[in-house]
Amino acid sequence: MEQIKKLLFLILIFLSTTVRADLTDIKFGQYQIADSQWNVNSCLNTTTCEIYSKQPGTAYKIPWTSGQVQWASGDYVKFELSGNSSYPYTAKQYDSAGNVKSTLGSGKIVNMGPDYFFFVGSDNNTGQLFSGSSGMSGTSGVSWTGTLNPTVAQANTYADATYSTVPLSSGQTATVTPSSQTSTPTSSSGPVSPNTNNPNLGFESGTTANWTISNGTGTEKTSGWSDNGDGVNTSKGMTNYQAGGGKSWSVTPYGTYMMVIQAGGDSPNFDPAMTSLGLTTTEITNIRNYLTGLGGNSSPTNASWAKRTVALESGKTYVIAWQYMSTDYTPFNDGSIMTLIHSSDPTKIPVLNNETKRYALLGFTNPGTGNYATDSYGSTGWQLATITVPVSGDYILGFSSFNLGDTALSPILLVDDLQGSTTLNGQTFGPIAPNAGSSAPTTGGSTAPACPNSSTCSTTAFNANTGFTNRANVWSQQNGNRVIIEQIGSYNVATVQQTGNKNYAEIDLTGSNNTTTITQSSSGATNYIELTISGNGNTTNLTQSGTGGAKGILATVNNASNSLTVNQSGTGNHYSEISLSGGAKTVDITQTGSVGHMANITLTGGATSITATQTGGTQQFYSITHNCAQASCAAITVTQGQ
Ligand SMILES: [Ca+2]
Ligand SMILES: [Ca+2]
Repeated sequence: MEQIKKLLFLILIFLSTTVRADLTDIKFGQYQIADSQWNVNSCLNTTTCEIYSKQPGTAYKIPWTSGQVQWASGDYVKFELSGNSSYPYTAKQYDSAGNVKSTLGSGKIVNMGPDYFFFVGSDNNTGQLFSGSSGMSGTSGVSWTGTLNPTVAQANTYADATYSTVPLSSGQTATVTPSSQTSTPTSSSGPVSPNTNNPNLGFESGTTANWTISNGTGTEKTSGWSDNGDGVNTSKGMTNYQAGGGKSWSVTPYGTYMMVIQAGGDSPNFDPAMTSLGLTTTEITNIRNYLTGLGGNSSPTNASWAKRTVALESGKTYVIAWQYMSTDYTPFNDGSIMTLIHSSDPTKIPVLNNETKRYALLGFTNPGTGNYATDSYGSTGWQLATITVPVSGDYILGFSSFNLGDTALSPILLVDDLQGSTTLNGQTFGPIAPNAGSSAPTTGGSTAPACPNSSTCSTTAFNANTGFTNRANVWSQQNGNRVIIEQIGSYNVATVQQTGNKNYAEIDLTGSNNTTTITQSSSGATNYIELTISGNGNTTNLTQSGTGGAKGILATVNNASNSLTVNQSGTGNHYSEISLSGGAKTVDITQTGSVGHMANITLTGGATSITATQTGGTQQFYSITHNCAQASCAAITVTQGQ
């Protein structure tokens, strides 16, 4: 007996010193999983996967319409091999005692590094960030360079090298890993706001405290938006401001306040303004030469500015949000600038909007000028300027907006920690693309090319989700608000409003000239609409809003002269699958919010007017199959922005 005990002891010693962990041995705590906004192209097609922002502790089952994972203390997620080579892993949730609590579903790892990997569900849609080495905290993005579509063996190598053997709580990093008892992984990081170490970059105090300003009150501007500025202020937003061109702008900040810079009042002249921000005479001359080289009466005149000291670290990419709004019209150019000057060493040159220079020419009015150009009475939308610095230390961050040629019709520069929202004539207005040849980043503001008639087009490979209908069935078996309307006849008006927890509306309409309005506004749970219309001249408005949860619409509209408006907003992923046949259709689809958007639209029959706008998210896919039977078919316009 003693011999057996000794043998057992030796076996245990042997096991404990040679154990290596496979990925399927790793237990992921709640905060090792995050719902996230991701750069689809970088994560699927390059070895460097970029996550723009994350929500640690929020995980979805697969597909996401099945809802979020519910957590209790001590719960963790573990993978097991599914046996399916396309989706090799099945994720299951366990309670602290090791009992299976729920199944998240199956999927694959698309990009894996020493700290993080990205897991995409078998619906090819539900994507989530995992960390093997840290309990995530904060919403800042991360990025890593790893392996695309790792094999099971490669995944095991990563897990064994650096992943924690025990579930980690928020803010905790791996200290014990299977093969190396001393591994201390360092976390990589993606673009971050410099806000953390530098208070009042977001102006949430309602003032420009910590900033030095050229002129103005530095306090809240509550009204009086005009083309004549009064220096530097803060603002809670702009509502229906019209400088001209039939354009009505509304802008909200990120959080409660943003900074407003507009020349006017006792603004200084351009050269002393630039000197105040720290630029040298040579740099100012270079800017002047660039602008006057564009022709016309383009010498900078008066300028308002704001600056403050910020502590920045090398090796990090920072982003700060800005928006330039023109109150002038071509050819009367105006402009704006960002500056970043090392506090003591002028040889330390930062990289601003991907250019190694101590200034970046941000938004301008005349096409082709600076990084981004708005044209008459236009706006850049909320952009993100990117900043990296060669050495850690204090830098003077500056912003200015200025007139050219004259001092009339002064442009407005808005600055905030991160992006707020913008609408033009009531429609969401995403950030515009940079000028051709500019190194400035595309803040998701590209306008996708018009989809030609009688064709199929898509932003990326996209599978129509055949399981969508089945998901509705799954949903309907669960608790929640459920409305079913079957209507036959004409000139009916049906209005459905659903709030509260989990909404499902099923509308089956046969007849003509009916008006149907469905509004779902549940937060944190699924909003789902399934609609079938057969008949002519019907008007249908579908709106889904609310914080969190998932929003899905399956709409089939047959016959002619039908109008369908879909609006999905708020956080929580958005999915629309729309099929239309018959002639003279008008379809307007808007998906907004800082989440993923997918729209799958199938059209047959005659003339169609389609406007599809996707803004705010980073996962933006559309697929349009358009079989147009008439030469008069309108082109389809899809706009995507973040
Ligand atoms: Ca703010
Ligand atoms: Ca002007």
